[in-house]
Amino acid sequence: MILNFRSCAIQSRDVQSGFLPVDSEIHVCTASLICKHALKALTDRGKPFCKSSELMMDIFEDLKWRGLIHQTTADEFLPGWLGSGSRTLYAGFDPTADSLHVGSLLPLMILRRFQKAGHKPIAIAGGATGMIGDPSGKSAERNLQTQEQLDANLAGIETQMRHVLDFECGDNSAILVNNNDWMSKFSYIEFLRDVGKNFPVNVMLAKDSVKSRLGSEAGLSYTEFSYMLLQAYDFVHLNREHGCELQIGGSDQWGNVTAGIDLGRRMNSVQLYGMTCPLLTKSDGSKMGKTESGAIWLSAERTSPYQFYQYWVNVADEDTGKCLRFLTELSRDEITELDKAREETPHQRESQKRLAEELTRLIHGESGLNAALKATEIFFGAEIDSLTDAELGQIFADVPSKQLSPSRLVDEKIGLIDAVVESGLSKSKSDARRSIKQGSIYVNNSRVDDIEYQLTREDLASESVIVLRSGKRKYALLRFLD
Ligand code: 545
Repeated sequence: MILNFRSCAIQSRDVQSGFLPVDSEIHVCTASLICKHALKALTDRGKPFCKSSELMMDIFEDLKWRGLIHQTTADEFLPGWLGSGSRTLYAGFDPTADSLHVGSLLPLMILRRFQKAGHKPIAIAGGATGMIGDPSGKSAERNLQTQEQLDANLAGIETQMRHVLDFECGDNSAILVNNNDWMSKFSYIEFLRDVGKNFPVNVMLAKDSVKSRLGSEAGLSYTEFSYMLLQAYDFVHLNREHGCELQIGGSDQWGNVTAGIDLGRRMNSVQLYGMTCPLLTKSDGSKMGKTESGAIWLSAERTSPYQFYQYWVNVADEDTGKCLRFLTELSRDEITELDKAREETPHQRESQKRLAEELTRLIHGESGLNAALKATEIFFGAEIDSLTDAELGQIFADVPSKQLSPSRLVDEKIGLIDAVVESGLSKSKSDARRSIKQGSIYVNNSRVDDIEYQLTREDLASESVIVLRSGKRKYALLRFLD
């Protein structure tokens, strides 16, 4: 027998929206369960907040103001529930690379916001799910990763998650778990009997992640089709082991999150909740955190603190307000002030600078931020000395460079005029001579207007590089390497 949800909700009016089912129609046995849980939710107050977090602002309201709530499974229920006790929530991250990127930073930051408001975050590193690959939001089947790749990737993303969440703050300390720890214990037959039996294929087929692929040529393997069962089971497991009742993720995760809520109800008769955030996109709809040379990663090896800082400093005016709200922990007042500054004096780029500063400090620490600021000053003309080749390489990543023999700094001596021509900054010797006389040629950002000047080892700004500049910002590197 099928019941319409509304008829059940009358009996639990106060918390009606807390039990908004994923499917619009539910079985009568599920309906009675929901009513039972409505009562439980009314009396269940969760753990009390610790003193400091009582002072924190309303997390739901804050997320809403920031534009971070895309969809929830219980719009009216969640604010009260989150405001009346310390709840446990989770988000999962698959080790598809050895670093998180800007897109995955968003839910991680939301976990951090929840934690600061007194809730307990769990981060799952997807050792098991990463072996399969989530088809959500992907237009083609993924390549399987090797165990070695996975292990290296897991180590990388776990370090980053540890950096953003607090693992030593008492009751609501964060927990980091790997879903392979419980998934690897399942036999195939057991999993099909205990978990698979609860998944109607017609419901699975209706999920966006599956529907979109069935219509395309790429299709979908049975392996990826099964992905949602793994994520769904994680939610049930975390609920059983840690009392976790809320899962968050990007909007592409809605199907997987609701699959977990359904499974919780069917396997354990528990009511779980879900909340998704928007994906981080620019005003033109394209993905945020992508440049021509690739993604912006959180690991300093993949994206240096300077490159990271530069990405945010260069965010377009129309995207900056969103980034400030989504990714920083600045207060409403501070963000509103920055919005105003951006409207009144856009050329000062005050809000972009603040955005870059906040995020670089969060991800790379105070020392990373200082390195990025120093590099920025150099790019804008501050004198260069005692840097390393690697640091210079990052600051001047997009600047043309010319390789010359190191002997030219000792025996053959290279004159500045020749150096300017060979670096490509001037077309001819007469052109170079004129530029030097005019005072528009710089060696390591300090002006040299002597046309007889000869470069020596003393002029090296790092192990092997001399930085030449013509005019305000036209740079070229001379690399003295064999
Ligand atoms: C696994 C097991 C769970 C719960 C969730 C998962 C992972 C989830 C997923 N998420 C994405 C992801 O991308 C790779 C991260 C780079 C190392 O695939 N099935 O892991 C992204 N996620 C963050 C956001 C997301 C999502 O990490 O949720 O929406 C991007 O914004 O695509 O039990």
